[in-house]
Amino acid sequence: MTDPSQKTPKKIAVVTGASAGFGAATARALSTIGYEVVLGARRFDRIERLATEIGGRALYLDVTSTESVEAFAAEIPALHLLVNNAGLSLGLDPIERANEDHWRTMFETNVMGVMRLTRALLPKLEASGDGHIVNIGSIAGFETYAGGAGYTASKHALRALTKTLRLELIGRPIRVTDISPGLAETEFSEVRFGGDKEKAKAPYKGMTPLSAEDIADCVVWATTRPAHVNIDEIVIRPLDQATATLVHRRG
Ligand code: NDP
Ligand code: 8X3
Repeated sequence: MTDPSQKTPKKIAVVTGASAGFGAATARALSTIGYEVVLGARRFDRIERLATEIGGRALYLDVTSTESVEAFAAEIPALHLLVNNAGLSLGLDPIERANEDHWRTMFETNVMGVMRLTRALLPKLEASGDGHIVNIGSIAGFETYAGGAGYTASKHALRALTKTLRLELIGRPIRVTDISPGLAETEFSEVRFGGDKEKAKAPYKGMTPLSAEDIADCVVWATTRPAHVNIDEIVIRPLDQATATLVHRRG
């Protein structure tokens, strides 16, 4: 006999880069639809605050460190959903003046970081019987623009990783989704320009960018389709943006 007082345990979701932007909005949105969310990021004070607000759990995570990823994964007992969101862009220099540290950090975070989390958590996702990996790509995984090679190369690589994962996981109960946004106003541009707030505002001047909540909506939609439905890719841009370089600006 089942005991009616026993509640079904909540499904667990991991969101990386949950201290800001898309990750924070996604953690909030997933908690609203009933997930217990594990928030990972380096700025622990921020994820701790958000975890308290949404009834989730904050765990320090640096996706560029294998040790950090393994320690993080060891704390997670079971898992249905992994949102690989942590990522960044550094600088806008042409290749002839490429900053190797910037390139290394972008690849370590945007590509190697996703590999590390996926490798560490795949057994738990599979054991759930209904696992889902959502990778936050970018239109920079489809397009290129001058000065953006380090970032666009990393997001093209991430897209290749996501597509390969779908081939390798065929026949196993794990869905794989790529969500690729265009211009969205978060802390992304501030990070790209080393904290220069004026420079960071320029990409959004005279246009209406996407919000973090727009991306969280996509994650919620993709993950709430029936288990036999795999949403391969969502490319989402502001109405004011046709390509990475063609943006309609008013005034
Ligand atoms: P934000 O800068 O607002 O947030 C980035 C998040 O990534 C932060 O929570 C940060 O946490 C985390 N992060 C960065 N490095 C690491 C690391 N080494 N280990 C763990 N977490 C890390 O940017 P967005 O929310 O905009 O970006 C989220 C994702 O969306 C990224 O992958 C980005 O490339 C992608 N994207 C962004 C677009 C945009 O226009 N904003 C468009 C398309 C894609 P902390 O610093 O605390 O560790
Ligand atoms: C961020 C979008 O166009 O700045 O991934 O590269 S873009």
